Amino acid sequence: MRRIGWRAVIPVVAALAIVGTLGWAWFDSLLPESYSVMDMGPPPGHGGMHHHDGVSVAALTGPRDGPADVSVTLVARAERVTLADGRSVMGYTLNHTSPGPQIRARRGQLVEVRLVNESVAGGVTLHWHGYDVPNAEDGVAGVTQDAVAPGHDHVYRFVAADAGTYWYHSHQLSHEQVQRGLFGALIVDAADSDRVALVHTYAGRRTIGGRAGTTAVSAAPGATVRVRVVNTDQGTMRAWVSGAAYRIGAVDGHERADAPPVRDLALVVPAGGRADLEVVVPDGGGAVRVDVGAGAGLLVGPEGAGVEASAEPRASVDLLSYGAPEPLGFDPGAATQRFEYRIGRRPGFLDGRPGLWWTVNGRLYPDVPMFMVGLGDVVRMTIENHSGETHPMHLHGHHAVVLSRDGVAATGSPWWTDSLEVADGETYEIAFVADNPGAWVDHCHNLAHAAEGLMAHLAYEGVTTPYRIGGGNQPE
Ligand SMILES: [Cu+2]
Repeated sequence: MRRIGWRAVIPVVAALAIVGTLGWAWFDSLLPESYSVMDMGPPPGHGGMHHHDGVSVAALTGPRDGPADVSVTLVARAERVTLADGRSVMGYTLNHTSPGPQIRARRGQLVEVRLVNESVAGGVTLHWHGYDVPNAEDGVAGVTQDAVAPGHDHVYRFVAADAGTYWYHSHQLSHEQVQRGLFGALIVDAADSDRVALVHTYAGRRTIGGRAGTTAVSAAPGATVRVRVVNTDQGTMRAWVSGAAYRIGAVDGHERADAPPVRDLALVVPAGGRADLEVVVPDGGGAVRVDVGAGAGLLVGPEGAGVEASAEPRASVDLLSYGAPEPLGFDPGAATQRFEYRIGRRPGFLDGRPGLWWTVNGRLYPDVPMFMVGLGDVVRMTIENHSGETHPMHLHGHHAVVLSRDGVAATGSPWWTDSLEVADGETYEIAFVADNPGAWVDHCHNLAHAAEGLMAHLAYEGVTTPYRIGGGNQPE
């Protein structure tokens, strides 16, 4: 028998070790056919305990009884749609249109939306982006409900408790369904003269409400017009104004106190974010132009009036110091929970697929943190991004206020946000009150990134979900 020298064995053992390690990493990354978000990640400081008893999110509904003040039926279909500018694209519609019908309500009204899925094979849901609805109305497939299969329906009911500019979109296979048209505006307490600008890129062309290029908006000289900009795209956009100064009346649905006029500066609107820009039509017969990039813009003024479009300003408004301070209504100094949401990127396996994936606190989905809170907790969260790309971070069910960026404290009017751009290399500290019990997702609103695992959860002690991700439920 020939003897094999030990030197010859070393590379074999090393190769086996590498293959074995990779094989284990691959196997370990495989997701079960379906799973509960309550099983995800180690809750920091809770010794790995998981909670399967308690109040079901299914019980955390809006008012179930009584007539609604605003009642809408939205029928989802997969079909060819003709956009406002005449182009037609294959995609998804609500009541045969994309964007879907605008839902308008007055504060305090009960809103009821019946979602009917006629022909979207993958199933659909509706999520009220930025609107702090009760958990069961939040529309996240596999977390707060099951996706609505073709031939089925689902009723959402919630009180329009907050005024402002919001939007709705499917939260089932959202990276595909939102991009291809399943969304619309939700506007509470708007003036008749307000204009909603839903910015969306269809088949590679940026539009405002489905219209590429310039859209004329009729307004009298001297009139104040509030343009409610909504970024429904996957990436950051910038808005700017030609022909007059503008004021940033609201960000993410929250009014900015004493908003000073802005000139020669653009405003960054993160994916999912909103900004209400107030412009005044000049008295001299000219117009004002609001641009949102890629040639899409609104021309606001009397019929036939024009304005020379200025180039996109290089500098941006810094919301950290914009406007006058106001009381927050709670004390972030009295925090009862502190969380870290550190975003990175590394090679690994995600459900068996090799790739360069996003990490949260160094770990790959689904081994990401479960942020556990109790009702009434004052929460401070540090969001740190060292991943090489920008991420518009979106926490459901809560509005957070920005405390600082890169160690510099906020000094402007309170920067309440639900869609916060965290650029590569930046660190934000935010705070919020845990006042809306449930299981909430906290993810990147570049929805492709969310589908690649940039998704964590905020869950309340004593709340559990009967829904499972997998099978028919694919929230991202
Ligand atoms: Cu991202």
